Amino acid sequence: MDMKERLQELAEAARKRIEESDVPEKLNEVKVAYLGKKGELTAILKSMKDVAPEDRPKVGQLVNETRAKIEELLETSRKKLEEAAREEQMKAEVIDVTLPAKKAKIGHRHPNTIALEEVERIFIGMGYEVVEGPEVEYADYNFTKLNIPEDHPARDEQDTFFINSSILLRSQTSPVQARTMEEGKLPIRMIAPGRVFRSDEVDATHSPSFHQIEGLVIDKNITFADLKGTLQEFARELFGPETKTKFRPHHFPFTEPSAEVDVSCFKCGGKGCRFCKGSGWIEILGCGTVHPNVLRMCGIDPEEYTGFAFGVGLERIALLKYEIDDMRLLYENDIRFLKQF
Ligand code: 2U9
Repeated sequence: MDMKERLQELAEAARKRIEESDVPEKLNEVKVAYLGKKGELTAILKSMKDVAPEDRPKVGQLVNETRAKIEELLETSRKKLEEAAREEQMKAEVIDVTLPAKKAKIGHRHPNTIALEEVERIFIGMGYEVVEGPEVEYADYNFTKLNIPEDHPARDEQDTFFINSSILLRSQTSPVQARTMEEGKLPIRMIAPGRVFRSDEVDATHSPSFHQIEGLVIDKNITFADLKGTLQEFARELFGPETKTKFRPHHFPFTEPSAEVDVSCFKCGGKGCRFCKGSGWIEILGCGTVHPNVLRMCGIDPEEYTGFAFGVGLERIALLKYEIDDMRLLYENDIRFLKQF
């Protein structure tokens, strides 16, 4: 068989195999089998030494033509296979734009957030500002300036998370008010909401981290009567217009006199029920007129200015308002629970 015939046969065999290739991998095999280093065409090229020297240019040209032809066939076939694969993919991934969209899962506002926004709305309506401050505080702001001296039991390491002897996780949001007073802009009408920390065991009514909203008013001629009127209005707005308040004497280091405030039970109207444990009253907050020592330590002259302050637990408000019987539910972030409020 002469060289020309061999090459024609080889090209024909390659063409057949290319036509039979239904995936790009098979095309690659064909390429290796014919054009590769150990391929058939290369073998022919190597046998050129057996060709008469005068025939070599002619045969060389034939070999090149055959190579080009096989390469072209491979390329055309590869393009066809790729196109077919793309078409398959387009068919498989067809999108029906008329189908209704999947609803995005966007969670739900936390009962704490709902309660906080309600409290903020009430106080903003009375002209208060909302002020925030650091969760990591100096013991000075958390205790000393609030008339809680070095030897006071509230400073006990059993109750407070100390970072070192002078820095701690705030146990109340009162340092925010102390800082605001120190800034010296008077009068002050503010609430300070935020996270606080106490070394408590977790149970249905306690958590080592919870939230408070504290309020502070400082101006000339502020009396306990202003405090009573303000908190009475707050209770009516929060629990309904029929709500009564009761101020019981109490003690806090930072206020004098101090009181705890009960509201008439919004379930039974004060008659006594399971919700208020038969008493008709529910305790909601602590308050008092700001102790002159606190005013002095925060740079305010107690002869010229007086004020009142109060503090409520945000979780306590949320649990009461939404009738949740276990505080731990507030920290699980179970969407089935959150969705109810
Ligand atoms: C300054 C001066 C006085 C804030 C006050 C309370 C009473 C109070 C508790 C409520 C439940 C804490 O979350 S709780 O456990 N708080 O009873 N807080 S008066 O008095 C201040 C604050 C700042 C400068």
